Amino acid sequence: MKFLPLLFQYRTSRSVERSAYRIYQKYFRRRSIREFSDAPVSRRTIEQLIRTAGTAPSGANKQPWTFCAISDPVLKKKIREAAEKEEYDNYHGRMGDAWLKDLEAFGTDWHKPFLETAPWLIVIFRKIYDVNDGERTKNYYVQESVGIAAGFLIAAIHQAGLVTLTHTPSPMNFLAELLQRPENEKAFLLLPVGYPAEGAVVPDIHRKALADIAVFYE
Ligand code: IYR
Repeated sequence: MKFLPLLFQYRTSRSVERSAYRIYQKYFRRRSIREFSDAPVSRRTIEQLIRTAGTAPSGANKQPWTFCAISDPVLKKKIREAAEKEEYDNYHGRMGDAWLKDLEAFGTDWHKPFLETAPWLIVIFRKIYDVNDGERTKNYYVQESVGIAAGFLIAAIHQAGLVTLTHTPSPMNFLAELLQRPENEKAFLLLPVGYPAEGAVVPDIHRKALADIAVFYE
């Protein structure tokens, strides 16, 4: 393995602390959005966002992910129809009472109009193995790696000034079929990406306090 010097710009601890605070303030405002505008977003934008997601760390640097970006209205319609079919069954029995109760605050149901309204859908696939020159090669910590890449993508979308929703219509097998993905790719997450609809609302929910999520050992 060849090693290279790290490109790194040292900053004072005061400057780091200030940035950490500003970053928190910025990320605090990120919300999951279910009402999208149909205002267009350029392909170039989506390319850069996916590039950013692709910088995520991964097990043995295998980068076990594929990002499918869909703006084709015909394909979006097919995805919406298939997702709504699954979600209908989810909301009518598959999810169970406790789950439905937990979702009440969000006002969600089986209708998923955002799958057609949002200018782009990004479907993230996890590659459970790879194929190189016809040989199967192993990927490691695929779930963790793709989860981190998804986090990078969501953060990048927010940083760029757009909104998204971490949508998991389940089961998601229909996505691999509609997008004609190979056998080694399994759908992981579906993110509509765009601008929020004018007058979009978000549920009045709260984030846990630091004391409820962090334990310090000093
Ligand atoms: N996938 C369904 C249900 C759903 C599940 C969870 I957990 C949520 O946080 C929100 C929704 C849907 O998208 O409606």
